[in-house]
Amino acid sequence: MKMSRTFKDIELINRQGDITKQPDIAVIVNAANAQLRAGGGVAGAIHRAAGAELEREAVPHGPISPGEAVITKAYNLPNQFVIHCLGPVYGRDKPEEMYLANCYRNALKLADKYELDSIAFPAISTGIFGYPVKEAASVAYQAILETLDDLKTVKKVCFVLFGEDDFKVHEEVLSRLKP
Ligand code: AR6
Repeated sequence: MKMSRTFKDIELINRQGDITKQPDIAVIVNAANAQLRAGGGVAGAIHRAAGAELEREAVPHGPISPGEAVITKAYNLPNQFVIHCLGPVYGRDKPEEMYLANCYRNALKLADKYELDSIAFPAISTGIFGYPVKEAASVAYQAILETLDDLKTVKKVCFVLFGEDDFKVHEEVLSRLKP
């Protein structure tokens, strides 16, 4: 079952799949490293799909701090832009929930500043950085809800989850959100 919920005229949805294959989305978010280099995980996949020019544009913007977001072009990806966010390393960058929430807030505001209508997030920090996925999903959705009032052009906010379990967790958290 796939859910879609609308809050303040903005649609929130979860998809299971690969974030590099979302042609209907204007900007995808990268769970980056501080140096904005290709790296592994979802960042590696995004850089591979975009091509080497992405790293050439991104690296001079680094290093970034936990919670920060920077925007680049998307090159060979089917999107207009990529927003690179540095999530917190769980157990090290404290308070983790503040840094993680800042990623979502800053990415949404940046997408809106660029007058984009749709944004897709991976589950930032829940891979190599070790953030438990259910906790991360709650923090993320709360931060998204709190930012909706500030958005003028963004009308669709999407999570793209690689694994089925991560997808189910996000569906559960989305189903319980209270406006
Ligand atoms: N599409 C969607 N989600 C994906 C994809 C994909 N193609 N590939 C992986 N994921 P991670 P982090 C999921 O480790 O924890 C990198 O090396 C993955 O299953 O990519 O923020 C960077 O360079 C997991 O649920 O990001 C940093 O050094 C989620 O994306 C560091 O890892 C995030 O996992 C960042 O670690």
